[in-house]
Amino acid sequence: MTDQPVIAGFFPDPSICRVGDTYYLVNSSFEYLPGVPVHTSTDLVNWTQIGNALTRPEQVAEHDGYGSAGIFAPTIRHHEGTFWIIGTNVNDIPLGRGHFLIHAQDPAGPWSDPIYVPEAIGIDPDIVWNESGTAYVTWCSLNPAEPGIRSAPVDTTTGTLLAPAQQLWSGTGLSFPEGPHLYRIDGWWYLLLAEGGTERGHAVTIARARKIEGPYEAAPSNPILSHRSLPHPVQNTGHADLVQLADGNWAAVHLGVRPRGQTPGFHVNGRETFLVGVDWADGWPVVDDSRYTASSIDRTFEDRFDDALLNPRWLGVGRYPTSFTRPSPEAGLLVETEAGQGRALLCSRATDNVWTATTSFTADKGSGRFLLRLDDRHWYGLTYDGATVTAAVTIGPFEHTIGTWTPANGTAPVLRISAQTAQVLPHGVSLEPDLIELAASDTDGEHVFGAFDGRYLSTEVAGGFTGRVFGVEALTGEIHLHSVTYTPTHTVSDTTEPAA
Ligand code: 6LW
Repeated sequence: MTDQPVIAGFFPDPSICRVGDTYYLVNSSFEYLPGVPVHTSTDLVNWTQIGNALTRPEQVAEHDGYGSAGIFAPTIRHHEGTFWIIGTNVNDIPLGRGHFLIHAQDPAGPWSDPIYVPEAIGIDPDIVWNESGTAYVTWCSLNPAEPGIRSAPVDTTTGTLLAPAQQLWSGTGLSFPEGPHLYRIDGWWYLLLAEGGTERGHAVTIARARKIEGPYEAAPSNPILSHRSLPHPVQNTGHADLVQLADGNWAAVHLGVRPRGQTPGFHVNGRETFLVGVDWADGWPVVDDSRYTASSIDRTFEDRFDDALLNPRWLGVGRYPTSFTRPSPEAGLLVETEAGQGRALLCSRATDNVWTATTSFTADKGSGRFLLRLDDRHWYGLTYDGATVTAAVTIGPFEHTIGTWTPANGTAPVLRISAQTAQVLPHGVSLEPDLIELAASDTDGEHVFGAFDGRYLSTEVAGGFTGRVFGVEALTGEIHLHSVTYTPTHTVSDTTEPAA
C-alpha cells in the first residue's frame, strides 16, 4: 500500500512523460514564482527537481500573489525531440488569453516564451498528437454555454484552433469533471479524467473511443482510482496521468493528501504526488497501488546561499525571488523590500509531517520575519527588527502577538519553527494535525514562545489548492539572510489515519 508520496509537499496535479529511461514530471504552482516545478527520475520513485518551467516575467508577469490563483494543472509531453508544457494562468483568464503553451529542448530550461490559446478558455489543458502529427488541445471548459471537456486541433506555433472545439466525454456524472489527459493506445483514444472535486470524493475515471472526437464509452470499472470512504491514510486521490515504462509496463502518478487530526482530518502540506502501478485488463487500465513503495528520502537541507544561482526550491509569492534578493558581497543573501511593491518572501515547500526549520538573518537596515504560511491570512511567524523577536499567529482576520524576547548583545538570533507531533488525548484521538512550535535562541539559550494548533495552517481551514511553505520575508528595508535549515523527523505518526 502506498501511503507515502513520491514527491512530498505541495506538488499537486502531476503530469508525467518518459524519454528513453528518464521520466519528467510537472506540477501546479498557483501564486508562487518561479512556476511549474520540473522533476526528473529514472525509477519513478526517487525524484529530483531540475528547475521550474516559468522563470521570467515574459512567461508570467509578477502579480499580487492572490492565494490559489496563478498557475493551474500543467501537462508535460515529449514530441519529436521537443518537450511541451501546456497549462493555465488563471490570472490571465479575464484578459481572454487562455492556456499558455511553452516548449524546450532541455526540460531543465530555459523554456520558451508562451503562446496563448485564446479560443480555449478553461483550465487543465492537455496536448496530444495524432498519427498525422496534428496537435490537439483538450481542456475543462469554464464557459457555462459550452460546458464539459472540450477538444480541438491546435496550431502549436500560433495557438489558433484549427477546427471548432467539440465536447468529448464529460465523466460519469460526478462533480467537477476536469484534469483531462488523452492517450493513443492500441488503436483507441483513451480519455482520463478527475471527477468528484479535489476533496474527499476525488476519483479518476476513464473512457475510450475509436475517433478522437468520440463517441466515448466509459470503463465499466469506473472509478479506476479513488480512496473516497476508504480507511486509507492517503485521501483525496485523483487527477492522474498515465505513463508507459521503457519495458512496456504502465504506471500512473496522481495527487493525494495525508490528513491528520480529528474529523474531518486536516492536511497541511498540500496535495502531493503519489505513484501507482497500472495493468490492463479487457482494454481498460487497472490500478495496482501496492506495486511501488516510496523510498524514505531524506529531505534535509541547509542553504547558506553561497551559490550564484538560487536552488529551484526557493519561491516568491507573486514575485520572482531574483527581483527581491541579491547575493551579499559578504556571503549570504540580501532580501529587500521596495516601498509598496508587494511581498519579499523567499519560501520553500514544507515536505514532511514532523520537521524543524531554522534561520539566521541580520536586520541592521530593516526588519524581517521567519514564517510558516498557508496563505496571507493563515501564518505563524517570528519577526526580528535588529533588537527584538516578536512571535505572532494570524488566523483569518485575527493577527495576535504572542510575545516578545530580546536576544543578548543585539546578536542575530537563530529563529526556529518546528512542526511537532500532535498531542494524543486519553481516548486516543489527536485534535490537531500537528503543533507548530515557535522559538528563538542566542548564545545563552533558547526562548520558546509556545506550540500552536497546526489545523489553522491546513487546507481544510484556510481553503485553496496549496500547502504550507516556510521562509524569510523582508518586512521593511533590507535584511541579510545567512542561512535556512530544514530537518525532517520521520515518526510513526507520519501515517496516522484521521480519527472517525
Ligand atoms: C485543478 C483541477 C484540480 O485545476 O484541482 O484536483 C485544480 N484537480 O484539475 C487545481 O489544482
